[in-house]
This record gives sequence, structure tokens and C-alpha cells, in this order.
Amino acid sequence: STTTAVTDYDVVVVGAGFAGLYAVYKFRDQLGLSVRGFEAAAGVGGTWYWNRYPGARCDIESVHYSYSFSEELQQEWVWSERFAAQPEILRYLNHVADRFDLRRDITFNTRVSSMVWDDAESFWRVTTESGEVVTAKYVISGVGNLSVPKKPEFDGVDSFRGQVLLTGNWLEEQTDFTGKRVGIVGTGSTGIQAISEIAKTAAHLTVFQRTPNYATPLKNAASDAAEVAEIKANYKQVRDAARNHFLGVPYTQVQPSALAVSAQERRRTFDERWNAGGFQLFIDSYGDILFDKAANDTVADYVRGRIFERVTDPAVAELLAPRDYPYGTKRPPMETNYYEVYNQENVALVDIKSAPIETITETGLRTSESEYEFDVLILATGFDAITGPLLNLGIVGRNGRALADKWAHGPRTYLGLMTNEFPNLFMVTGPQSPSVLYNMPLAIEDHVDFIADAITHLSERGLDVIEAELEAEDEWVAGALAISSQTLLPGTDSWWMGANIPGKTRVCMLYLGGAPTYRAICDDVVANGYKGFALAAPAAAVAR
Ligand code: NA7
Repeated sequence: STTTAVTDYDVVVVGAGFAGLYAVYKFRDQLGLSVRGFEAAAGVGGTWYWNRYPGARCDIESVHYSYSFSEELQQEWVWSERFAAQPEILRYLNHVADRFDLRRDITFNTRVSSMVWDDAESFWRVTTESGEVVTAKYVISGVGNLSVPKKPEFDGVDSFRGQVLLTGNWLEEQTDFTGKRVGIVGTGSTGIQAISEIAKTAAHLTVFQRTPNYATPLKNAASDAAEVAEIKANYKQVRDAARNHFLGVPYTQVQPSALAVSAQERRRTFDERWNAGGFQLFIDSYGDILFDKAANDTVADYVRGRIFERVTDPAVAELLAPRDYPYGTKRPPMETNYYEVYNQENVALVDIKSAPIETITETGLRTSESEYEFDVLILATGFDAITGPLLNLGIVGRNGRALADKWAHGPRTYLGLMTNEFPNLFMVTGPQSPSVLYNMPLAIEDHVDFIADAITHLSERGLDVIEAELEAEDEWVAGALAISSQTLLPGTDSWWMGANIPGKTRVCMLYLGGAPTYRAICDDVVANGYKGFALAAPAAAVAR
């Protein structure tokens, strides 16, 4: 054990999704530390445990959206589709938990209710909702960025006599809506996936849309055996290439500027990326579309054009075509036959921007203009993203300082990993890290590896307290903001900006410098003796 003060565990890990599972493996099996994991759900999986709504699917290719830490694991696991659906990803994470025997150190059905730093003893006291209290030298948050669904914001939800389903907390087996009239609110990535599936079975589906989205084709298909064999033969190089890409996928075709080429050439590039599917239009077309409004207009026009081609009724197409914000400044959804759904007789689109929802009723809902009736109400209204899951943990740092208080005007971190006044608290894929725009499993591995190296560095020197320095944090926050202000993102209301939650501080919570730049910065921090972090001896040892 690395600890001086006696603690129950060296490390407490919160969450058992991609982050928590890898953290338990890393700290227990590679560092030899004593580890205790806590997970609110009954099983592993994190976001892939809770989001079982019809159509739930990853939109990064599964050969890339998967762990790279074990060569055996990545060789033996076979993805059935190019973009895996939720059940397959959940099976994968269960396989990982079994294969590395991770479950025995994770306590399920147990939500952490508070984590309080004890400055005299230099350890964390972690309390669960079941009343257990444990102490640990280090706490690792693996709670993710999208694990707190937004609460329904409408009056009258309790009076609705039908069924209410929340996509972000959807454990029901139910995916078939035969004979049912369904109403759904929300047309983000989730709503778009769910609508495309539910429209196949529902007797009638009413989609309540506030803001239209720039959805582009996913182009899912069965896995191509030859392609997979090629990747598996070169997995190390493929992963290295992924890690050296902004998004963490080994795309190679980005051109510098949409404005440097002819309209014809641009159209050819957009067509190619559109047909290739996934994030390729967004991240592998032109490098300036998130920075330059004129460049962005070219792709925004292209996507709008595609919507008009696909939707038969021009009035409906007009409602579906985003015009008020640039392409990609909200997280772009990926779709499979989404726009065609609106050509079906059983589907209706209702614009709730011009006529907002006033209340949910016993039989449906009422907008400022009309009444709608349905049997099932589905809320695909998003998450209290990025900070919500961390603030839910009841974290209190040095001198009784609450994280909620410190972050009242937006998150403040150093490298998206730690925050001053909260020693030995590590946030895997925390705010102001590149994770949200970086292939999440790789972002997670990078962070857990960084944390493991930091803990090893401390223990080799007889130290066991690490804390982000205020100056380094201030610089990091200012730097992240400066980068975001060069992009088009801050002009649009999105969960990236905290702007989807009434009353939440509106500030860009992402590091937009890209994963490769970020990795270089982290390497430099380590090479310079954990520059920006204060490293200290155990308090007990100092006192003695
Ligand atoms: P998003 O992207 O936040 O989308 C939520 C949707 O719900 C969006 O269309 C919202 O409209 C709509 N919404 C939310 N609250 C309301 C209210 N009060 N009234 C009407 N409409 C509302 O969440 P998702 O779950 O789709 O996706 C989250 C991430 O998960 C996604 O980006 C991927 O990374 C995976 P708005 O745009 O706010 O007008």
C-alpha cells in the first residue's frame, strides 16, 4: 500500500462504465492497489446500461470505440456491426468485467452521496446512500458526462394517465409500440435515433420539435470481415493514428478550408463524406467549418439541401431544416432513414418553438395552439451534462469547500483532471478536457493512465497528496475559453455550453484544442515533474 494514514482503500472508483471498469483494472491489477468501486446501477455499463431506448447506438465505429489496453481483448472481441447498438456494447462491457474479474471489487446498486476530504488525515471519506462510509487516499470519478438525465420541465407530467418514458433512464424491455399513439419531445442525437425506430411500429407518432438539427447519415452496416481483419492485423498502428486525431478516430482526409476550393469540388467532398457516414462530414471534410462562418455556411447549406431532397412536403422540410445556428455547433446527430420518417402517414411533426408546450394533460399535451393526444409520452430531452454527474456526488474539499460552490459560475479544472482545493480527486474525462469531442474509450484510457502514472510518481517519492495549483488551473480555464472563443460554438445554445439547463451558467465546458495537442501538453506536464500540480508528503508524516 502507498498510504501512510490508514485508509480502508487506496482508491475509491465511482461508476462502472467504460471509465470505472478500466480504472478498477488499472489500479488493482497493474498498480497493485486496494480498490473499491461503487456503481448506482445493478450492473456494469454506465451510459450503455441506462440508455436502452429503441435505436440507441454508438456513432463512432466500434473497432475504434472500444478499449485498446488489452491486445487479447481487442483481438478476440468481434463486433457484429460497424456501429454497435446498445445491447452489443453492454454485452462487451459485461465481457470485460468478467474477463478481468472486475465485479468482485465493485458494489452495485449503491450511489455515492458524499465525498469529503479530511485535511488532517489526507484522505477522502466516501459515504453511500446505503449508509456505508469508507476512507480512501484517492478518489476517481468515472461518472461520465451524460449520466444525469434532465428532469421533465413541463407542468402536469404526473397527471398524464398513459406511460411516461425517459430515454436517459430507460431500463424497460419495451421497444415495440404497435397499436400505440406515441408523443416524443426532443430531437437531439437521442430523439433522432428513437424516432427513427419508434416510427416503424407506432400506430401514430407525434414529434415535438423545438430546435431542428443537422442530422447526417450514420451508414451503419454489418461488419466487413476483410476490413476488420486488416484493422486487427495493425491494431497498434490504428490506435496510435486514432490517438493522433482530433476526434480519436484514424480519419485522414481533412482538407484545410472549404473556402479554398471550387463549389464543385466542395460538393464532391461533401458527397463523399456524406456517403462514408458517421463523423466524417463533421470532422474529416474541411478544417475550418467550426471556425469560419462562411466555411460553415457551405456545409450547412449542403445538409439543408439534403433534407429538402428527402422530405416530400416542403413545409415539413422547412421545419426540419436548421437555419438559426451553424452546423456542428451543437453535437451533430447521426441518423438512419430519419428524414424519411416524416414522409410516413403515421408520423406528424409539431413545431414547439412557435407554439410552446404549456402543459402535459391527462391524455397528452397542450401547446399554446393545440391539444395532442397519445398513450405514451417519451422525453428525449437530454442531460445535465459534464458538470451534473460530478456535482451529484456531494464533493467537499479542503476547508469545507463544496465543489458545487466552487463551480457555481462554471467548472474550473486543470487539464480537466483535477481542481484546486480538492486534492487526490481525479475526474476521468472531466470538464475542460477534450473528451466530449474525442473517442470516449480512448479519452478514458488516456486519463486513467495519466492518473495511474501520477499515483506511481507520488508513491515512488514517499508522497501521497497531489493537488492542482490555482495558477495552473486559472491558466487552463482561460486557455480553454480562449480556444473556444475562436470557434463558432459559443454562439449556439447547447449542452456543451451548459445552455440546455435553465439557470445553469452558460460557458463552454470543452477543451477544443484537440486530443493530440492535449496529449502533448499532458506529456510535457509529466516530463516537467507534474508542472502545475503541488505534490506533498502525507499530512500525518509532516505532523510527526
Ligand atoms: P440533447 O442533444 O440535449 O437534445 C435534447 C433535445 O430535447 C433537444 O432537441 C432539445 O431542444 C429538446 N428539449 C430539451 N428540453 C426541452 C424542453 N423543455 N422543451 C422542448 N424541447 C426540449 O440530448 P440528447 O440526449 O439527444 O443527446 C445528448 C448526447 O448523448 C448527444 O449529444 C450524444 O453525445 C449522446 P433544444 O435543442 O434545447 O431546443
